[in-house]
Amino acid sequence: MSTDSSRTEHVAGYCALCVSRCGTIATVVDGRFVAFEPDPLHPTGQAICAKGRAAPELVYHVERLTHPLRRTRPKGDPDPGWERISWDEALDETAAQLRRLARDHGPESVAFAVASPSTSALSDALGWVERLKNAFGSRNFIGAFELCGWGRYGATLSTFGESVPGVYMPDLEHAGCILYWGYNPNLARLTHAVATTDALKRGARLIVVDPRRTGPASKADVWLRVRPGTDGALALGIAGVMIERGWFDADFLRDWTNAPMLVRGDTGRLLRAGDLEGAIAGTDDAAAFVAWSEQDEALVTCGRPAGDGARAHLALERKLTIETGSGPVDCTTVFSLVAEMCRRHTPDLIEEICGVDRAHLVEAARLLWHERPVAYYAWSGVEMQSSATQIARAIAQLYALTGSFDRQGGNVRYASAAANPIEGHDLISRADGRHALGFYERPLGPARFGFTTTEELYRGILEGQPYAIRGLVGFGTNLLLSHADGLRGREALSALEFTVYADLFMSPTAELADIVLPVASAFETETLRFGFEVSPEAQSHVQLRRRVVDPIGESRSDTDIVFDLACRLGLGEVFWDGSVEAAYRHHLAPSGITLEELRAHPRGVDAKARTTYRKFTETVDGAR
Ligand SMILES: Nc1nc2c(c(=O)[nH]1)N[C@H]1C(S)=C(S)[C@@H](COP(=O)(O)OP(=O)(O)OC[C@H]3O[C@@H](n4cnc5c(=O)[nH]c(N)nc54)[C@H](O)[C@@H]3O)O[C@H]1N2
Ligand SMILES: Nc1nc2c(c(=O)[nH]1)N[C@H]1C(S)=C(S)[C@@H](COP(=O)(O)OP(=O)(O)OC[C@H]3O[C@@H](n4cnc5c(=O)[nH]c(N)nc54)[C@H](O)[C@@H]3O)O[C@H]1N2
Ligand code: SF4
Ligand SMILES: [Mo]
Repeated sequence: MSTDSSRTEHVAGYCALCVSRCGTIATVVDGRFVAFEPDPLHPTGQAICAKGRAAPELVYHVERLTHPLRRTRPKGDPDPGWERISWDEALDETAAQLRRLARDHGPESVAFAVASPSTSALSDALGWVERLKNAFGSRNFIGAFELCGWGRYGATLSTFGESVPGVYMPDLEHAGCILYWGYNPNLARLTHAVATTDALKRGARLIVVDPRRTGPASKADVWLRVRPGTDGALALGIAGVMIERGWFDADFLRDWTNAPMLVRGDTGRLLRAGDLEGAIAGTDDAAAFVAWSEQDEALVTCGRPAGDGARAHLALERKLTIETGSGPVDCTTVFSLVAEMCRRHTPDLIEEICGVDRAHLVEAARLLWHERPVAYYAWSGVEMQSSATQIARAIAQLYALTGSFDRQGGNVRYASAAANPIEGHDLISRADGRHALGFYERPLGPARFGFTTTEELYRGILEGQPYAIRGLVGFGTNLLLSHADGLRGREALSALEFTVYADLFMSPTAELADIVLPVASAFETETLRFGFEVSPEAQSHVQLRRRVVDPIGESRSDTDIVFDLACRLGLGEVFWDGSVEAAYRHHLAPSGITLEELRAHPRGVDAKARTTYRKFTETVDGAR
């Protein structure tokens, strides 16, 4: 970067300050970052927000941390007695402390925490921090997942086997009907807000479920002003209207879901061929699921879906008494159970529970069916609920009725450039049976994926349950303000044997650390990014974001800190001996795109990844 005093330079890149990741141009005058504007040539460059425009203020803020610090007075003392130390001292001491904890108490006694990648530039380094956590052997990753990630990424796995709408993003460009549930893209994701405005201009319809009249709600065809927390009932109510009126994709349900399978009334479990008194013609597979053929008026097996019409004759709604090895059992199809539950949530009842006008409810159901394909997104409004899991599943079940899953204009997993995984899930041993703290209470919850809540973290520290946490490695995340129970949090963080925190600023959380590391902002950092999520074109985009200006003071990027610390922990072998450049080359290798090509094209390149639809119909080696 030139600092020639007479020069104005324009640096193409993107803003990393939130999940929108808007394409940008930074203006640098005399080596100083002075202005930040949208780059219309970038797939996400139509607009930027006030936070983005204020980027230079973030870079030059007087309170930025500029060198590593070590505490010299006890935690809880009003004056931490910070002393300036060198990077070598800071990282050597950190590595020594972490190694001691791992040796004496096991690596799971150290937790790793990150600021949300949706609300900060931590997305630049997320995969590398995860790799460090895995290579070190810790089980506990704290990243606000239980606050705003579980519903989209975790709970919907139980319905789709995939994260919808976490990974299967709304195809706003082609949607007939857009459904936003507890989500306000006008504030939370500018790219979705822009794409929604474009979609409405071309005639797409919009349904918003929100207690408040948000920007999108005021533009919606139907605004369902739900009573907070009653969203699960509302989803069942809309589904009830759709089922009652025949507004659902029966072929999709029969061909690709468990809707036609029979369920035992006595155990609530799916009926298996082996449960029957007599055999089903043509099968000796006792584990096979069973359905009722309307064509043959007989029980048949219901094998792997194929979408070839083989299930066309299966009954969707049916009740039967079936002779089993343990006597006659009343059975119903899965869909009958769903339909019954949804019909019980009548428009009258929904009006009472949710405060939603029955005419609005019916209109929403009508739009979802008649204006499909439906693209949906549901976020914090329904994820920060004590019943977030069931709400997410109820909305997912409603969405399944539309048959829009992975169809153009529905929710689609867009293709991105091929890349080597970097998170290092293979580096952590599964054989030792150790898990994240919350696993023992909620084995199907966030802990299954290595995520730890702050409630669990604080209990681990203060009560040693289910095992003791003694160390914390934090990259941003101001736990004491962003998570519940700040007082207990303060008590817990003060009780840790060792904490290192990397941040741009001295937050109340970082203030309880033993060592604090100054982080360079995204504008001072080069980063590699695959995919910009808002459309197939954007998701195929790969970019090496350039530095706008040199790091402030001695600050370093999160990624550089991870690599340097990894080497000092003896993990250099799986961190390319500390070379971030070599790691980027490894990450990029399968894409066929080189760092040189990316450096020559600072706006990024199109990897020409081709998005396909209805991928669930594809077979690989005969299996789906
Ligand atoms: N500018 C900016 N953008 C951000 C962030 C940021 O800090 N600043 N943070 C990022 C992060 S981490 C996240 S998680 C997202 C959050 O993005 P959103 O999920 O859009 O977040 P909110 O605006 O908090 O909540 C969305 C809506 O939920 C509604 N709501 C509240 N209670 C209920 C309820 O019971 N039911 C329903 N149906 N709706 C309800 C609220 O009225 C609100 O309009 O934004 C991301 N983007
Ligand atoms: N009252 C209330 N609480 C909430 C929410 C809410 O809407 N209202 N939203 C919740 C949600 S959805 C979320 S995701 C969480 C978010 O909570 P957190 O993940 O804690 O995020 P922030 O508070 O935005 O940032 C925390 C710290 O990260 C630092 N930081 C910013 N960028 C970087 C970076 O690039 N690297 C490093 N190392 N540090 C950085 C900031 O300086 C700040 O000190 O808050 C949750 N808590
Ligand atoms: S919406 Fe997010 S990514 Fe876009 S300019 Fe604003 S803060 Fe940056
Ligand atoms: Mo979040």
